[in-house]
Amino acid sequence: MKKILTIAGYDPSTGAGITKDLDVFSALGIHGVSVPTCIVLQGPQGVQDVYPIPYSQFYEMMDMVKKSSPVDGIKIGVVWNEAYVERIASLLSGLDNPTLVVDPVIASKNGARLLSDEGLKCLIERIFSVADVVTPNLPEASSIIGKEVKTLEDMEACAKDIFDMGPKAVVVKGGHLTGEPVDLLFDGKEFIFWKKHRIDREVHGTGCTFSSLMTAFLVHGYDKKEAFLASERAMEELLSDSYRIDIDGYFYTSSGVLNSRSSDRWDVLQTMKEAGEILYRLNMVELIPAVQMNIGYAVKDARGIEDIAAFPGRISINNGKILIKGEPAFGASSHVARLILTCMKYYPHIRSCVSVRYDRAIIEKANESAMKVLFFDRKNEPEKLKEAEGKSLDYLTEEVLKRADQPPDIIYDLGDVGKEPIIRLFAKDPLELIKKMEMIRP
Ligand code: PXL
Repeated sequence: MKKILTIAGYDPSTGAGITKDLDVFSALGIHGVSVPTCIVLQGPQGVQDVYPIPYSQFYEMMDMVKKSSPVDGIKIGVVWNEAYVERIASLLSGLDNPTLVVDPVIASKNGARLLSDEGLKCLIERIFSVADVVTPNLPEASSIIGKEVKTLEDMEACAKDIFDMGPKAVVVKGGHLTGEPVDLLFDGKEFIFWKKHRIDREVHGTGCTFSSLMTAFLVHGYDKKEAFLASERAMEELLSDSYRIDIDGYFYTSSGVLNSRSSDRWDVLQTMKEAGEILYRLNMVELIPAVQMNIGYAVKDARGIEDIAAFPGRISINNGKILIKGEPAFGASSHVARLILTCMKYYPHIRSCVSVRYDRAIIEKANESAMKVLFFDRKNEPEKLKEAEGKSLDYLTEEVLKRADQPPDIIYDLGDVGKEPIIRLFAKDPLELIKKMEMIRP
């Protein structure tokens, strides 16, 4: 289990700070540990008071971290003043470069100061240079560079200025822009932009949630761009499901929704990677058709091909060895994805499919293994669908599924003029699919 340490403020209302960070980590399958810098006394209507954790206690807690087994990542939020920052810098100097994300929180929404001027100066000088990503919003970005950041052009210039302070990447969050908000990532080479829709609700803790997501995705092995995009996507889901816990207070988010959506996508990719490794080991080259092979795996509530992971560029043979050309990705195949989408209309739990070479011996083996084998004849394609790429296959697949009385293991056809005969294997996930491939191997 991966482990992330959050060093931040304690928000008893579970909207921001440590309580929120741990909520995000747990939703993304990471064990969170924490060291509070202060208690930020607040309810759904904002901060009432701030009580720093006595420095000696903070010091001791940091010592405990030092003595514990190493963490994979650290997220820094509210750090109060320069003494706390110095203590964090000394901890970092003894660690073996864990992933580090710094959210330079300066004040709460209703204006309570959470970091002194000296503390910010110290954070920039001592921590920025070892950070992987720094994630300011516009007011924070303005304080960091000492110049107002108001427009998208200001944000770009500011990202470069902050990058020059030492972090490996900068995310500037443009929620305070007038008009439609845009966030950007700058990694020293290129800018990546994420346009958002303004929502008419005040959601508490979005900065903490975003930086926790970034840390979690980086720790899971995403590169900075992927982590940025995955965090933005997750934020959209969280914001659209945000709710009030007090009649006229801020809105809150619960990372539970990530369990069922983003983490489902994550699980799908992990399973596909595992499947890729097994396929490589088993080297079932005799199952690869002339048009090459692909495997697809859909998320639970798949609606389009972007919800189905596959191997980019398909799977082929090189010198007698199976050749997988890239890491599995969502939207990487339209062909196998459409077959899965069609099958899921009838059997939502059958979320994986692979296209393999036709051989009569394979069909015989499948029948011997009591697999459910379905067949369609390409000659039955309606003329008008023949032109539309993939449409006739959708139609023919649907026709056989309509008449089937149980989920298929195989749907095959014998080809047509210029069309290779193909066997399509179906299963609930790619690991079960590989077991079926082994069973029918000629
Ligand atoms: O959103 C900034 C923030 C961060 N961390 C804690 C907070 C707040 C705002 O209230 O309480 C602990």
